[in-house]
Amino acid sequence: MHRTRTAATTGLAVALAVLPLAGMTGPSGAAPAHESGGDRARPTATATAAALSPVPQSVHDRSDHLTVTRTVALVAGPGTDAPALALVTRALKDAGAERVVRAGHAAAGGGRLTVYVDGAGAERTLEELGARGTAGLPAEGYALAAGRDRIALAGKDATGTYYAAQTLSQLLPHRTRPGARMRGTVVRDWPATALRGVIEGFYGTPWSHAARLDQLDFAARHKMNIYVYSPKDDAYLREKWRDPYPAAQLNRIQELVDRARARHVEFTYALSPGLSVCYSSDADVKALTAKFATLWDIGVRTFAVPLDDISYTKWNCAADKAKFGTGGGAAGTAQAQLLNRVNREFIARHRGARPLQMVPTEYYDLKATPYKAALAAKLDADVLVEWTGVGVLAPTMTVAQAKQARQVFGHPILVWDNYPVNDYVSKRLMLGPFNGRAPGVPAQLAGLTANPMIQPAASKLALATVADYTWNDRAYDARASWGAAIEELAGGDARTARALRAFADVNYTSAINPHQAPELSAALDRFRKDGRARPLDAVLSGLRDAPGVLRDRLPDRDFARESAPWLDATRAWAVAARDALRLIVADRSGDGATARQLRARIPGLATKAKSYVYVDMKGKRIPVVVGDGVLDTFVADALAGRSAQ
Ligand code: LOG
Repeated sequence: MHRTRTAATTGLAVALAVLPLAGMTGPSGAAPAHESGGDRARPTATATAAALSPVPQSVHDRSDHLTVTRTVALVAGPGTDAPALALVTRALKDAGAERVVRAGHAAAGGGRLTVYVDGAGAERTLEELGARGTAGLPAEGYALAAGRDRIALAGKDATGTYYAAQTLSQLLPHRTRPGARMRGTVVRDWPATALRGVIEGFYGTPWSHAARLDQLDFAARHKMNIYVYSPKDDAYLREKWRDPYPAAQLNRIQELVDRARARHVEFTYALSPGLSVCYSSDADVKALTAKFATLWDIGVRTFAVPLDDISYTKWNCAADKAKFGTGGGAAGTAQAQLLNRVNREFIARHRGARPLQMVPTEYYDLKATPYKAALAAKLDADVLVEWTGVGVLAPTMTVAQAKQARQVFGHPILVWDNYPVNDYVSKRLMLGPFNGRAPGVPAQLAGLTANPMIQPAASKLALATVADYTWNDRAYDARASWGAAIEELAGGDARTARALRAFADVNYTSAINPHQAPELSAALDRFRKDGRARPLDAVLSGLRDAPGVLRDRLPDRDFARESAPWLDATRAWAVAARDALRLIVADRSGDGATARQLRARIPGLATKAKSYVYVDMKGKRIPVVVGDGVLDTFVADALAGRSAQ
């Protein structure tokens, strides 16, 4: 999906424009791109930067424009990433090019646009356009320059090239005919941390196969590179962890693995044996590695063994008690031994396997304990340890905490961030931005994966902001990123964006966003201060109409479908709140007859607003909440006559 370029989120543009140049230099302290010679890029980062998501580390507009010609020449370096080339070709066609022809040699000119991807041609063109090459960039970094009649994309590695192509597809306009103009731009970009993505790790209805495929596409567009397959309610991952997959299910997983590979996403297979494993059992080590082998055979290269939410004070077999004894230290030792065997007998023996990941049973704090000490001392050093921060739902995360986590667990830390997951509070949608994670945390980590909502499409709003933070935490502005994600999901349509913003505002609150409905609350506060009913009525009318607009116009149909009870509740609460506003006005003007009528009607409207339910996988009906503490309070206050001026 292309980010609209017209509705530039000014907050983001401002944030970037005022970034000190030091924040724009590479980890090696390299100078910003625009300082090198050739055609000088203007060091202004405005509309272009705001149109890009995640926000690049460095982006500068040039003073020129280029034209997307009818025929575009594409010059690729040897062995250039095929998905990147496919993406570049599609983006050019979506920008109005009729033909994209592969050219063997590197001569630009001839009145047509030439696009160089990797190789000597791209490096030379970068230089011609005043940009630096890939030297000095970290893994997955890229350089992109567009100006005159040429574009160059070069990745530090294949994923970097792919990300350059993603950025180009956001920069290019959407047009059906040739002749579109694009502003000259220089981008130099790299991720703030190595692993960025999603862990499908919640309880409740697992995502559908189609939703997972769609999420992999979404992840790639946002430069996220890991998807961990770990739904708690997939029996083959927990209760039946020893059992092989039925062929049909394995085939579906293979489809995910293939899609992930084509999108430069690490499909990570997480098997949780903790409910029944006997740590000292040879047979169980074999069962684990045999299951992993079936996944290896379909292309999985990244594996995890989560040991969260299990008992470590109760063994599953007498042999463990005899071998390890009791207490947290014994549990840490037992887990380390099992994982080391998996690491040595499986991971180390499979070339191309990525480092093993594990979730410790104490994943939620920093207390030095015998369990953590045993894990730190005994678990192989290259195993990544997952950690949710301080608290299962960490309201904030600081650099000091991340450093301490590395120290107390004694291993590289992969954050399992429990946002926007809603399995513990399935009455809520969490549509607020990723928040409370300090700048500088990503650099301390092996990566960060976010545990999403049971609703995959609705999760995209928060996940887009997670992608922004993990790619470029120093430029991250939660509200600006949230606004940009809304624009993107609205497909560039202003009316849809307004409706989505109003809906997300009343579904905002969570452990990391303590205030519900910040924008609606501000409108109510203004009314309480100035007593002007009309502006508030306009806000409430917008809220009442938002669900219908979203149902009609939201490009992602699943978003509206999954959010149905919350959409219904939003409309119903807005209707009740408008009547509450009328009641306040009637009370104020001494219109007793109208006030009596409204007083009789509003309680029924509030009851209706509370009647919408989410039905979980067990058939349990859970009344949903929307704008709680804001809309319901406003209505109750009006009925009680507490809102009079
Ligand atoms: C689970 C997770 C669940 C989440 C939120 C971890 C490591 N494990 O308390 O599966 O989705 O909380 O309810 C968890 O967070 N345990």
